[in-house]
Amino acid sequence: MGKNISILGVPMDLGQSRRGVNMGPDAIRYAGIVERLEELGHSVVDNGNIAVSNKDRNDLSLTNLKNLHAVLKTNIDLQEQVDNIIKSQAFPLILGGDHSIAIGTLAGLAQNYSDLGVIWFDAHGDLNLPDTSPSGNIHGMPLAVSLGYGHPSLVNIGSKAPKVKPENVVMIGIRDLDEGEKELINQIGLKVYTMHEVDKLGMNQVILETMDYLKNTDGIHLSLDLDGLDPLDCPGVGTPVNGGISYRESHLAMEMLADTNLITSAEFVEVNPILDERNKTAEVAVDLIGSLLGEKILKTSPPKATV
Ligand code: Z70
Ligand code: MN
Ligand code: MN
Ligand code: MN
Repeated sequence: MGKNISILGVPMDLGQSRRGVNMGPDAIRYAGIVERLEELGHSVVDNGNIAVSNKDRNDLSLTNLKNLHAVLKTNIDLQEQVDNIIKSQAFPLILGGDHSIAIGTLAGLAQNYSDLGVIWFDAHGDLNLPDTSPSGNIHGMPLAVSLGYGHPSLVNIGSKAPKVKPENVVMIGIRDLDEGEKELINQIGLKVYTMHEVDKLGMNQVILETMDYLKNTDGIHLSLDLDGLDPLDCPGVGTPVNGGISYRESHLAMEMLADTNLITSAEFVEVNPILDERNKTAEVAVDLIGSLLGEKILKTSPPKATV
């Protein structure tokens, strides 16, 4: 059955230091996202891009967090828009932009789900705190912020409460963690499938366990950083890390998530067309979104899966 899908672009590049990721939403459009989803039988509304302030670039006036003003303002707007999309009964599909936009996405979702589940698909933890961040880049902090740890202005977007509980988070594809991030993972007990576990268990088992782990949530958001995939498949990202999830593994993951019909929102972030090869990474994003939203090689009913 077709869904009502509401696309929103967030051309944010202020959460990190490399230019170009602001063009990610349009690169994904040029790779044919609307057409692909319509071919699958969905109704698609493309809301265009939200405004991102470009004024205070390299603003370090408040803290060591780069561009805090502008990142904060955009995420406040994004939170409102995501809330509106959910209240209009549509499936929010958010296109980044750097991963700092997850702060606003999750804040908007949290107004509608009291037990939100989050699948964080990424090479990185994005669990840095202002004190532990080696870079000051806010795209290295959004999962921490959403769990209630970080700069108060970001943590308090939408409401003062954490947007997601630690027991409702699963991280997949992780292979580059800073020391402070490792400490936070241990301190709050996050479920992490690093590449070690992905290789040992296989993606099939990882996704079966993930969905079992998240079974008591009331909605599940997929936050997918394209740098979670291997740079061979996704060269157009700002922070490539070798040894990532393959095109095939990531497709299996999306197809299995589609089969559960339990994913209620998604964001695809960190596509940087300037660093890309002929829009390859944006095309991978479209392929993954297609699979997440029901595309199959052959239309068969999924075999019964057990953990
Ligand atoms: C590093 C930092 C990061 C995404 C890179 C990198 C963080 N841990 N996040 N690319 N999406 O600067 O905090
Ligand atoms: Mn990320
Ligand atoms: Mn990343
Ligand atoms: Mn395909």
